[in-house]
Amino acid sequence: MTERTLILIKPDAVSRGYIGEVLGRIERKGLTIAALELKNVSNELASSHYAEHAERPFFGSLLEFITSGPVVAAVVEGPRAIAAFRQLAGGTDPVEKATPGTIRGDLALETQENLVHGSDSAESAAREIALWFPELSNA
Ligand code: IDP
Repeated sequence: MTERTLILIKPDAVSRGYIGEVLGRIERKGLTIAALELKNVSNELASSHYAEHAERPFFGSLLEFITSGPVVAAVVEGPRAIAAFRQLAGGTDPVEKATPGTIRGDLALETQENLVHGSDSAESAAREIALWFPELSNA
């Protein structure tokens, strides 16, 4: 069963030169890149994307981070794409949770600056794809 997930290559990964590294890992896993865009993120888009974290103490800092430079947004497709990309990314905290071999486990140190985002469920994927690629969800 083919699934779609929304992934972000966050500003820290873009500025550190990891666009190719992340896309390469996605492709080597066997997933397909169905849409891809380098994008500056408005405050409005960032707040909608992270709406579930609005009450968290780190919300302001998270918005500042995600709008601090361009991100690469992509729709990634394949069998169990949502779980498959979460596996590639590793846990949220790159040191305590992400294991070596994952994007975060290999390349990141900070929980906020953890390089990538991937939708965490089918519902989030549908919502996030509609938010980042409205032209796709109407198709
Ligand atoms: P996820 O990206 O692994 O799904 P979430 O819990 O949904 O993790 O958190 C969204 C993003 O918010 C994380 O990727 C990270 O950038 C940031 N974040 C999460 N928890 C913290 C924290 O405790 N301090 C700072 N930033 C955090």
